[in-house]
Amino acid sequence: MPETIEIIQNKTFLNDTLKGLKSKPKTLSSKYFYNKRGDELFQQIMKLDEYYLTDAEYSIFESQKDNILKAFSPNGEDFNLVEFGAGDGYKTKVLLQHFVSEEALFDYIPIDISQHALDGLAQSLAQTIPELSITPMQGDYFQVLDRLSHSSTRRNVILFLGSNIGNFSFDQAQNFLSKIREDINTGDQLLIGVDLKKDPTKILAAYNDSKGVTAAFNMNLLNRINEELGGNFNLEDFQHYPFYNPVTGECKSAIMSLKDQEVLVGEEIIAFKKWETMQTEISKKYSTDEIQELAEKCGFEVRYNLEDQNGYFVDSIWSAV
Ligand code: AVJ
Repeated sequence: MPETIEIIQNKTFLNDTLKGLKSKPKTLSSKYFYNKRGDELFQQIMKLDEYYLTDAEYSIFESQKDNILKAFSPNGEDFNLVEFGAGDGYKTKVLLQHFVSEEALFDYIPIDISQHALDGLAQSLAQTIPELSITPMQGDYFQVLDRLSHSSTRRNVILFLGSNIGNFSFDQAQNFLSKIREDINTGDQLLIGVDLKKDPTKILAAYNDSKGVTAAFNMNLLNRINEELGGNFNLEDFQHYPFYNPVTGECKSAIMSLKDQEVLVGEEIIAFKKWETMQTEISKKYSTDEIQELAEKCGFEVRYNLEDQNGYFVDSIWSAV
């Protein structure tokens, strides 16, 4: 990466971090979880028994791949399959493989901010599904969508998987999905993976696993601040603390200070009280009624709700109205 870009990015990271640490209550942005170490830890999280989300969505795709194809293309029409934040494509491959073997007419268009992630995905797909037509697009979701809707008359089908929508509060999610709706055409579709409200013990265990991987993932933010922003957080003096509110469905991850202390971040000293928290992430859980409400408020109609056999997770297929 050119040095100037790196400096600008660190400047944004520094500004965001200081702004969050001066807010009451203190916050840190979850978008900084994903450096190299953070990516590795997230890969490990997805393999944990307690993190049921990935397996649940995988099993929905395995058992419903044919219905999903029929929903996207009832009469064999061609379509763009656009994916937001594709990652390593572990779950998407189930669908792609099936669609290709059914000779569906589609172009797979993964969108990501990271060119590095896109290159890795394209390379691995070229090996596992060589017949796939893939057009990776680097950039902002909304810009790419807008470009697509104006450059082709094909139906757009958007995949937004893995409960990534849960990183927004309801209002933020409404904002985000309404903006998507503005960029696409009536009849275009959205498949959105949503984690459902369930036994709070089950949810908390997913964010507080027994091996401590999620704790390491959360606390890695402090390592990043230490390494990239000249911070001096002592990780021993902080603790990972997730908590779930069954009323709002918000599972929040926080980092809690275990003593009164002062920490250097950039050029500033930040004071912490014993038991004070920095909120790092929200992972919102929905009821099916809330999903319905969200779809309607954003200009969509719910066509199908595909749940796993445990009723943990739903892939909801929406149509733009
Ligand atoms: C990738 C945002 C869906 O919130 O469940 C996993 C991230 N955080 N364990 C989630 C995460 C802690 C994950 N999302």
